[in-house]
Amino acid sequence: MRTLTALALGALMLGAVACGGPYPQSTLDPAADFGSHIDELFRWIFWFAVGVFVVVESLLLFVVVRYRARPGAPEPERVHGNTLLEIGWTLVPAVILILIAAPTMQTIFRTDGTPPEGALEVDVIGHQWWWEYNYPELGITTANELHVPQGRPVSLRLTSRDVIHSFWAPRLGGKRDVIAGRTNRISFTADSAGVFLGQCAEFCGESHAKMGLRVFVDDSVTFTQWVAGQRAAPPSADTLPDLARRGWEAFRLIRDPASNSCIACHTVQGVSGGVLGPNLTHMGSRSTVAAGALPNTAEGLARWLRDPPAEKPGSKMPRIGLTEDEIAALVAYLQLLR
Ligand code: HEC
Ligand SMILES: [Cu+2]
Repeated sequence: MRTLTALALGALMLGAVACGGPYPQSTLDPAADFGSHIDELFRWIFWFAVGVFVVVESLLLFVVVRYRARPGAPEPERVHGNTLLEIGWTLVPAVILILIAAPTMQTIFRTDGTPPEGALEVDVIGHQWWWEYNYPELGITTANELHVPQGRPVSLRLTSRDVIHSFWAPRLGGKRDVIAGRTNRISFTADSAGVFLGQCAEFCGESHAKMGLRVFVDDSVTFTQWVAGQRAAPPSADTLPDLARRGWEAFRLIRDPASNSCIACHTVQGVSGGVLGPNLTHMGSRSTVAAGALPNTAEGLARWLRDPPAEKPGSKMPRIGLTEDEIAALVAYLQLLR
């Protein structure tokens, strides 16, 4: 008995520890209307499930104990059919199913992605293994880190350049498949400012687990500043300090093979127009490198440039064989692209 009590207490303690938080990706802690609709529906259904569980398990326990085999007990009486019971256990589940189905349908329609009036449109394009974001209205293209204004509806138009991905920022809303040749939608209005983590939720190849995303919900001042920063032209080459200037040259260098040149795959506004990789015009303003694989620090950038497939298996950015001098110069340049 003592061992059992100790074990039970231990299990309880472990369970309680799991409730400690923080929960950066919990659907149970919504921060937008879409997330709240899902959460409310979940809680509604949860209590029916609890009710069914308690009734079924209590009956089971009662029957097991009360009618267990006892030595010398008489043969139990045989019964056939019970109209009242049968009507009961048909009607009650039917009513429960209706009570679950009605709000489920309602939630499906409420979260179908129809853009609300005045929504900020963002085109989201899934790539192996990063996210591209275009804001047609604002003329901004960025990657992996989505910025949205707090309190204003946002409408994401989701599509893919390659395989099927799925966009999921659990505290805001989703998830929804991201499919080439199709446009799916997610609309939400975020109610609190902050950084919300998310990730690709559909297996999409080797680095699926490293296809993270961050949604920055900015208050109106911060969002306006961010927009202005993203729309500003990058510094011109003649204003760059020495090291960064060498980075700019390394960035523009045509390498052998030419497909290994940064400009073959990346856009920096006014410098190059590659589209196979993320737009780097404002790389320095992001907090992470390669969809959250590394922090956007000098060290993180250098590790990425040294050997991308070592950081993200299968990476579509190859190992280019840069010298350490080139890496230092490129890092200095990229960090100035704020
Ligand atoms: C063959 C195409 C290709 C070439 C060449 C290439 N890249 Fe990339 N690059 C990519 C792709 C694709 C990604 C996204 C990888 C991922 O996150 O999975 C990427 C990611 C990056 C990132 C991270 C971007 C972000 O938003 O986090 C940086 C920085 C970068 N590349 C810099 C460079 C530099 C500097 C060069 C030249 C030395 C270069 N790349 C050459 C395709 C390329
Ligand atoms: Cu994916």
